[in-house]
Amino acid sequence: MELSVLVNRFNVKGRLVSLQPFGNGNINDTFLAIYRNTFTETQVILQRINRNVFPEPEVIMANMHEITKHCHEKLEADARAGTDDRVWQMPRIVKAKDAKDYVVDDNGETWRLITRILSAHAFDVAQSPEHALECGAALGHFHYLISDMSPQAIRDPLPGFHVTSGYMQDYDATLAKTGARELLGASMEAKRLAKFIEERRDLAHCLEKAQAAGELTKRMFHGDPKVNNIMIDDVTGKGTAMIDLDTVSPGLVHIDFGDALRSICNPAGEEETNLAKVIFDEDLCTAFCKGYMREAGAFLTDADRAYLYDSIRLLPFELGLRFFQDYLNGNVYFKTTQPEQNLNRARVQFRLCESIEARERSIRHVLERL
Ligand code: GN1
Ligand code: MG
Repeated sequence: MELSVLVNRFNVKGRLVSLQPFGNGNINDTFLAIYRNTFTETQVILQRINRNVFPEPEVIMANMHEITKHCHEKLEADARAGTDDRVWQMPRIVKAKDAKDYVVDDNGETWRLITRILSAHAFDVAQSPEHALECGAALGHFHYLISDMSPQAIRDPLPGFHVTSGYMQDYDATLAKTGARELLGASMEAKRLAKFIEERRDLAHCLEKAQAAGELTKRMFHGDPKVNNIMIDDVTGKGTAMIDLDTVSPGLVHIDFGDALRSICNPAGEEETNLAKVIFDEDLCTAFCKGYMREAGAFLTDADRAYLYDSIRLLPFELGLRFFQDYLNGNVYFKTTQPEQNLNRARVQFRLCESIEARERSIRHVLERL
């Protein structure tokens, strides 16, 4: 089906004047649609939900319905109370003409339309400590927003997501395949990464052990709070919204904390090929933590705080493991434009992990003073 025909199955007023690919997501296909009428312009985001990653797209949409309903009510109540010096926003689902939250096309693909947060942008890398601080504030405020949602309202969007020990098992299963062994045999760099993983097998379990011991408990989390999922207001420079709500579900807030930092404190970005440029930037880390604590510090327990460093070290390891496993498995999960891309993405995350390990003392020092 033509994209323009598909988008017309949603309920948007005006004439469609532009429909273009948009953003840099690794999972879903995203387009920006612009509609105009005599007086105004409407910008909306059209997305095809990746069925390979999310086998039940209707679960994703039912969750999104619950999350946006909960947060919009809370945001509006807070805005009426007028306690903040900024506007916090969240995208809204645009319904289809048949009043559903999504459209299924002739190939069985699920599409959704959501509003675009206007006069705001997300960046692929942190721009400055001020930007990092606003990313921290946006994630902290998002945790506050979803903190009182009932976990029962949400169905697990992606079973096993952020269970590092599960990714370790997937990796071991992949290593047993001939194709993976051939790729490993052919590349010194791949062998080096495999060794890197072997030396850190224990790390995979650190948060899971703390959870099993009752030290850490699940709350609601975002699941994918990387820097380009955090919208910054063009006018004020302040954080204004968290986007990409597909993985919001019960989980450890530590995962979000570590995932945001692995993305924000790596100014070289996830696709850098010169590893010398990949360094964990402590100034950005300090700024992010300040912003995060301002919004969410009140609900962190001492035990929560004790595991913040582990989460910062774990998340680049986990993502590197996921990229590397996907490389060895034939690049079936993350979108790629060339065959070595996931290998290089893994190199970047593992280098970041090493950079964090080398700075352990001073990172812990920053965390202790929060
Ligand atoms: C994926 O779709 P996107 O690009 O926001 C992935 C995240 C990774 C990220 C790395 C559902 O997110 O877990 O951290 O790529 N999302 C899923 O860039 O696997
Ligand atoms: Mg995502």
